[in-house]
Amino acid sequence: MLRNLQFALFGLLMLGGVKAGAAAPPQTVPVIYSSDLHHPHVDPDDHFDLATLFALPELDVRAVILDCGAHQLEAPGSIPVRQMLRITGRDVPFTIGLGKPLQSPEDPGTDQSADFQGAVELILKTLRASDRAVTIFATGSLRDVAAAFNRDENLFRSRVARIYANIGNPASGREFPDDEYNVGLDRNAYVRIMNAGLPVYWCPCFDGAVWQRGRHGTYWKFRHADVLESAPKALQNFYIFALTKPQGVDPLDFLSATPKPEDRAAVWNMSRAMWCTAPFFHAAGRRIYAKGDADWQALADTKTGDATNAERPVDVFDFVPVRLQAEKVKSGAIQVTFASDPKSPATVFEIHDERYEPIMTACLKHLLAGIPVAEQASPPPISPGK
Ligand SMILES: [Ca+2]
Repeated sequence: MLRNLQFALFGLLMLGGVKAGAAAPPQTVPVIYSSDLHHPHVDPDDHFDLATLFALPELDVRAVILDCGAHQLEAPGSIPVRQMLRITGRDVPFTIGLGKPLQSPEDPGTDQSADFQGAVELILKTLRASDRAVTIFATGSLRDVAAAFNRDENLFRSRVARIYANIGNPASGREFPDDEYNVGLDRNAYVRIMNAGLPVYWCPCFDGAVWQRGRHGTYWKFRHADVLESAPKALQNFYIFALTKPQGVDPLDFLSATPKPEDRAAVWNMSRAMWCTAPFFHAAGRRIYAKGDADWQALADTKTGDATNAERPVDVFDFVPVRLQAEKVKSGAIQVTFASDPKSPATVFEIHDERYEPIMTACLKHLLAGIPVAEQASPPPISPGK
């Protein structure tokens, strides 16, 4: 249905003729997405990231990797993925990743059980089949990405445009003995990708102690009500399902159910720690625009997209080119050092505006309010006899 609508709109545009000088529609970005998404959740920030991924039409999601394969068997991320595909009417292949951490940075993971080989194979197949270079966006460990790289290095060097790696903390090892959580999921995979000379867009989770954003950390937080109140009902139900974990109800049916008011209120009152939203906007080529004094929206830029002259671009964050070097230090932590290098294909996230948190909250609210919802997310009652 959504696809038909797109064709209809395209037809209308063609009938109306393209305005002289109008820019061509921006090309979409092919994406392989990797997430340690689970139900029951480990950290439900992954549920907000999944919705962000599917709310950005610039991102052409070609594959979803469900990271931490062994835990996927007990807490399947396939449940929220199926729900998101139902909400948005999309059809994307997804599969679970390797079950155990890599034995060394060079480990291709080939000795792990056949049950856990699907993700690495899907990454390689997607890269080989793509008509253009693919962006990899990882929000958990880098295990399957590193294993795939270890199996076909040349393919990665020729077919990977960017790897957004939402992982790590530049202060680990140097100032603190502990690794950041995603690093701890697979230290060897982290070392491998950070040292690979690939176009890594490094998005450290923190910069300093845990919960410190510093200069390079992506961390921020929001209260659910501030983002979810204006979201479509099916998406609201997606979060109520994830966070209240109702028993004995079909996850897809729940999307069009009427939740209990007390469940809704409880979910609305929760706060959520977040990381990947700004990197998503960057991957999609969006810019942040101010709308008045205290509202912001991430939009395609004025030349190609939906921003108007009434909206002012704001320099909230950027990625700056750096040379990356990861090594294990005495404490056992993986320390990543980096130095400015305009010639390096790698970059690091950098905050430019101290209003980052209210800006991200507003941008996520507007984005999720407009997530494309397919008709099938609210199925009509089944008529008798069918
Ligand atoms: Ca995650």
